[in-house]
Amino acid sequence: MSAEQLPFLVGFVVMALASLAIYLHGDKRQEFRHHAQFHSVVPFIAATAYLAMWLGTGTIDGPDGAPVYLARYADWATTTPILLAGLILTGLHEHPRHSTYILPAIVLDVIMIATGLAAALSADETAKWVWFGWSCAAFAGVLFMLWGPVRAIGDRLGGRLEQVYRGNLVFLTAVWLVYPLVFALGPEGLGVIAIGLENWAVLVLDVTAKVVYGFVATARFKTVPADEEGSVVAGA
Ligand code: RET
Repeated sequence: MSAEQLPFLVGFVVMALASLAIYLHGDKRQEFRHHAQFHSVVPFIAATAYLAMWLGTGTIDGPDGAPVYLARYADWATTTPILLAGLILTGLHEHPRHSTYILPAIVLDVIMIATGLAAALSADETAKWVWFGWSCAAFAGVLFMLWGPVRAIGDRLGGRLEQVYRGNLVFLTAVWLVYPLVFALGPEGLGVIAIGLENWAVLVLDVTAKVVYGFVATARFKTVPADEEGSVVAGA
């Protein structure tokens, strides 16, 4: 096993255990248990991706000879929509009237990941940075929706769920913003950090964005009174 493979084995073990632990730790009340399920399947997907990366399945040579891990993008393309859906449902108090916000946010998010992969696969420098910029534009769209319309509706709905939304929103934004930075500095971008270090950095980010966030979010739900879920106010 090469040194750059070690974080993948660590990732597989941590994600697999975290999936079970978050499920057991989650709020079991009927109103909120889908959040525990969301936060439990996210590390399960990641464990699968880390297993693939450890085994070398779906690892291809990038344009500059550095490996591109297709499993990582498959993981992000499926886990980030689940994390977003959970957060947006919280902001909207799960009210079906507002659920139309979920699809456009997820579309932008999947485009962000797909065009990030396009950037990693581009041999041409111009094409690479155009894809990177387009991915950042999609990311900006996601952040706009979370901090703009969804937060405004949450504000009007108020209550403990709004505080949970705010807390989770700040956490998610802070962690997600580091991903493009690591990408831009890693072998896919400027090549300032080597692949071995990048793989550890992405592992720390993934554990923070999926596991730490999963525990924090599920703990926060336990503080919400059951009758807040599905609440709606006129004009919101
Ligand atoms: C890329 C590269 C191109 C520019 C941008 C990116 C953003 C990636 C993000 C990933 C988040 C992943 C998470 C995974 C864990 O569940 C694709 C790195 C903007 C924000 C949260």
